[in-house]
Amino acid sequence: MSALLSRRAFLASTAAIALARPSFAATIKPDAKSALIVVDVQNCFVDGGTLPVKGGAQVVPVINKLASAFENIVVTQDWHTPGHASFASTHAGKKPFETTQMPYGTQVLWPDHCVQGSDDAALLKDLKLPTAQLVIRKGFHKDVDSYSAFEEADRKTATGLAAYLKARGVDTVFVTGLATDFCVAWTALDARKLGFNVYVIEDATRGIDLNGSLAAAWKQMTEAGVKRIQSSDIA
Ligand code: VGL
Ligand code: ZN
Repeated sequence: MSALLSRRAFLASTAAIALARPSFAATIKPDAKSALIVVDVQNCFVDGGTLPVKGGAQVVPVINKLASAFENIVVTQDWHTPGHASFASTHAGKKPFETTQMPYGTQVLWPDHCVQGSDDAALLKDLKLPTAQLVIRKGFHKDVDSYSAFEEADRKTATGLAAYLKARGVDTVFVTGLATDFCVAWTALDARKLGFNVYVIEDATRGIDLNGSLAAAWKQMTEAGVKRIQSSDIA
């Protein structure tokens, strides 16, 4: 009995400590080896766009503010061909948000979105990143999707971003943008796989949440060692 009581007391005391402390006690200060990755903050993914993410435009002021803390900023754009393989309209009898089998695995089918050169594919005009140095456009191979900024969905074709970051001595990435459970998560997971320290800044992202995909993405990211933080954690 005393063992049970002391275990209870122990649990109560650790709970009190957990409550008294923020999860990241120290603020995080990005340095010269850190890069901010701003994923797909494009017209297609906000209200009025072809694949709107709820509250998508709300990430803009958060990201604009974060930008001043970073020497290195990389921006990505989803950049599909007309008739892209990830579009439901490309597959007879398929509707958006259904899936199909591709040679590289299961593919979610989306409404036509982010077609190369369209206004829909442009970055949000309120996104102010004057110091950003690189824009990676992805998903431009007609038959292969690319959620990740690092590697296409065939899991073979590199975008070049890892080599770019490594050549510049970057070892830590902070991922923001749209959508948390697709392009942000795949980018963060690949960054871990490639050996980077990875933070996802939650309030600088918004999710699509298709059949529980948002919770699943956070679980997968956390298990892979991705750190989930808030913009207020950044110094
Ligand atoms: C995305 C679905 C399709 C994203 C891109 O940016 O998260 N999601 N294409
Ligand atoms: Zn896409």
